[in-house]
Amino acid sequence: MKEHFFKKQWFLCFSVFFMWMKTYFIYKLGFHLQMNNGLEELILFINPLSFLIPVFGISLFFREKTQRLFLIGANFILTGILISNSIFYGFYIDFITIPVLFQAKNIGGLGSSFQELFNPLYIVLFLDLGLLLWLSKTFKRTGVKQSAKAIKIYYTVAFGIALFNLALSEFEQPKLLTYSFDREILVKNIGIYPFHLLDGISQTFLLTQKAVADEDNLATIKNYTDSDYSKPNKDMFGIAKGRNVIFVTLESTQNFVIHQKVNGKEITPFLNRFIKQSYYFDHFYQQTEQGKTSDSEFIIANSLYPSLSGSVFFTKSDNQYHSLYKTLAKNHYNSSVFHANNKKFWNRDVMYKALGIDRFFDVTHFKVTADQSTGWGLKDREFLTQSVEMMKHLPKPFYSNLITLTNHFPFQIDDKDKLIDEYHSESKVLNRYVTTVRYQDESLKHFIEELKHNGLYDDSVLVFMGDHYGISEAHQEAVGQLLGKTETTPYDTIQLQRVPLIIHIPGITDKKPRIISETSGQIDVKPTLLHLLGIETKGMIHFGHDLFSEERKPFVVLRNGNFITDDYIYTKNTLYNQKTGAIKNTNNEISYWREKANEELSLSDQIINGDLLRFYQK
Ligand code: GP9
Ligand code: MN
Repeated sequence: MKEHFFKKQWFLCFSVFFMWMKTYFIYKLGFHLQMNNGLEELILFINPLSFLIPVFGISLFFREKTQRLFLIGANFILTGILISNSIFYGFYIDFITIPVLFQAKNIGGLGSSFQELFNPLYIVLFLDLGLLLWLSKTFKRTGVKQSAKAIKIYYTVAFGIALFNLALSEFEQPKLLTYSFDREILVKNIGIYPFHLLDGISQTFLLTQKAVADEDNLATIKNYTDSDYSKPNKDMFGIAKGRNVIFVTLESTQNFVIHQKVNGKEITPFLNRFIKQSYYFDHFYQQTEQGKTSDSEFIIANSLYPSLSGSVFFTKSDNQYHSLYKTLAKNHYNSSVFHANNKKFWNRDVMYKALGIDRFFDVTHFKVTADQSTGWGLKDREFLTQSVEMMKHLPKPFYSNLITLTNHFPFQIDDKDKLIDEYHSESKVLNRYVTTVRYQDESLKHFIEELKHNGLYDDSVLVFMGDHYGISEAHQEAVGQLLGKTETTPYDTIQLQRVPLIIHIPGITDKKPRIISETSGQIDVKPTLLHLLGIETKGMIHFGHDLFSEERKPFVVLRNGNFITDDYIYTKNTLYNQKTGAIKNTNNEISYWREKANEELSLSDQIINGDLLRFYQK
């Protein structure tokens, strides 16, 4: 039958083969998938077949002409999916999900860097299509219809391969679908196309969550958060009572730049000094996902995990939230955000209302001139100076979040603003990054002077926090070089997710600065700040812990299910020693944390997808 089948269905067989090879080619060259062993390699190699054979097989039911059209069309669409994912991956080290498509106008970094990300090799991916078209023209159709028996055998083979694939995956990654927070694990096992199908199904399912949710769902979650509560440290509770809070979100600022030199010069001379008069958290991890800055804002405001797909700012802006801002309002604070960008970016204008933010000073509130602009807009120094001018007039006490912008990909600034030379490495992105971080650092120095000058410094708490990574995993080798490392591993990828958190309380932290090295994350900021301001968080439904509490167990969950404790880093199915990066062999001792990580993520998802906080009036 085989020979006979091939003779009749050579066009189908070629189509499957070409698409299989192309998919594998992109797996290997377009994505940086971490392969731990030969079995994972084998799964990756065969997984495209589990999808392509049955889907392309649909063409067996058509007449030959339609069949060829179908196969060529499918090849074209799947090639488009591969290329789009590969370009997206080049920037975000992630795969496209449906919500991301709906916030396409926000895939900001991509627009300005398309040239950098587009690889001429993509053209090669269309060669087979040309060949198929030529073959289709040259070799006339035979007009023979495929027998039902042959189709049956074909689908039995397809089913067998898919089953084999799943069995290997289940062996390699038990409970694959339970631990489905990690997109890379999914793609490695079931393949890129089923991943998109699954994403589509789960997005549809999530839409129904709100309608079926009720109060009982929340009760279980509240039990969890209540029993997980860490009571404040007596000596710290209320030390900043009544002060203004000036929270500066530092765009793309990672912790590795702190105390780091390039060509003998510090990248952040100001912050390095400022840290010596502050509480500085040097093991503080960012927990954002596809929503980047908006995710970091979401986490700080709610102490909930962001969504696995897309930005909550877009997908769940009609939910009810018990945000930090709402709690502050009850405590007579006035809240505002300063950000010199269009108010619609990340759907901020809508989401800020849901979060209860009193005022949003968007780009229209700033004087933006061409010589004071770069890359994404108004330069940080000017932005911060103008913000101080506006903050001066706010009713006190106030909580203001200032979101910087100059240190944003593609990290370009005018030569006159370059206070240090670019770095020299293979990565042009990293080379430029150090100059924009240096510029931001200088702007912050100036900002503090302005605050002092305008009488806003003494009565305030200043918080500086990096929002998410700026240098993606794709440039990790170059970062390793900068840090003097000979090689980098997935352990380093996680350690590079650290962003600076600096809390500066004039009159207090300058007298008794501290470096706090316990593992902490963005989710912990809300209870930490509220307790410093003397506002209790007992009974609140959120997942963070006061970082000064003596009861807190250091533990941070990343959105993809990876986690970090003071002893371990768990990523890519591997357990590392947090301090040394050495691989640990036993996974047993971490099963408690692994379960807890998954439980927290899924409880947080239930809150967001079911809009559960609407059932709890506090
Ligand atoms: C856009 C700014 C940058 O307003 O916050 O967003 P990002 O691309 O970093 O998410
Ligand atoms: Mn950002």
